[in-house]
Amino acid sequence: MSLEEARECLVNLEKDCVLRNVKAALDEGIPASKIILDSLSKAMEEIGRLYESGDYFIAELIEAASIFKEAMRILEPKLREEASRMKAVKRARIVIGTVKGDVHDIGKTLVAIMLQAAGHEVIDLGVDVSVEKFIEAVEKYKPDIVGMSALLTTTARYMKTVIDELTRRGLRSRVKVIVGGAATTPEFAKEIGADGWAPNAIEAVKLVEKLMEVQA
Ligand code: B1M
Repeated sequence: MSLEEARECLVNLEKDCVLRNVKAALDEGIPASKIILDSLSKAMEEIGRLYESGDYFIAELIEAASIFKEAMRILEPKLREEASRMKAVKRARIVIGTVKGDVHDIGKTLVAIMLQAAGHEVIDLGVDVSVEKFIEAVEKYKPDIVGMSALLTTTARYMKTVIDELTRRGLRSRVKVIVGGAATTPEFAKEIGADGWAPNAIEAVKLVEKLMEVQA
């Protein structure tokens, strides 16, 4: 089964095998989102565990990220097609970024791609985004939503720094704040005063839709 094989090949860092199975899965009619969530993302979690146990090192994490990104080039057109079927009722303008100190960009970019394909306007600030950059973007673009991603427990706290600064500047009531990434949980999101949390890119699109309904 190509999904399982793609997962296994990514864990073993076998690029050609990953790409071959991703293509095969698409040919079998498996949705791109399912390939990403049920196969490639699962492999990345496993790779994280191998890193933690000392079996893999930074070089392997870098290689895995590079293979994931190459697979994304094959999957992105299909993914956009699928997300466009989740067409937004009310279009939101969203400023998104991975917070300061954190350079993990795969999940954040996936969320940005899906939101855009669902019809929202997305301003992607990239990675290692400081509070100043978030504030500047909120003042400049006047978004409906600010999205923050964090994969490290050490950087997740920075989301609160951004929320507190939005409050201090009188901007908090003008935007909804959503957060996500492996270092966050729904409880954490609530604790830092965010308006929502999503476990993955599909749920992030649904969350934005829900928040925009409330605003309408
Ligand atoms: Co790093 N890393 N890493 N890493 N890395 C993790 C996160 C880690 C869990 C691995 C582990 O030890 N098990 C661990 C963090 C531990 C912790 O803090 N609890 C870790 C560490 C320790 C580190 C370094 C500190 C290692 C070192 O240097 N000693 C270092 C930090 C660098 C830094 O940021 N300052 C580091 C570096 C790297 C690489 C650069 C080598 C590479 C990233 C490359 C890149 O992104 N371009 C990397 C990788 C690849 C990983 C793992 C293996 C995979 C991450 C990934 O891409 N997942 C990761 C293991 C893991 O996550 N379990 C790990 C796939 C992606 C699709 O999932 O990003 O979770 P994810 O996104 C999902 C959801 O979370 C959600 O939707 C996405 C799509 O469905 N989501 C949102 C994400 N953002 C959202 C925002 C939303 C809503 C939903 O709203 C706004």
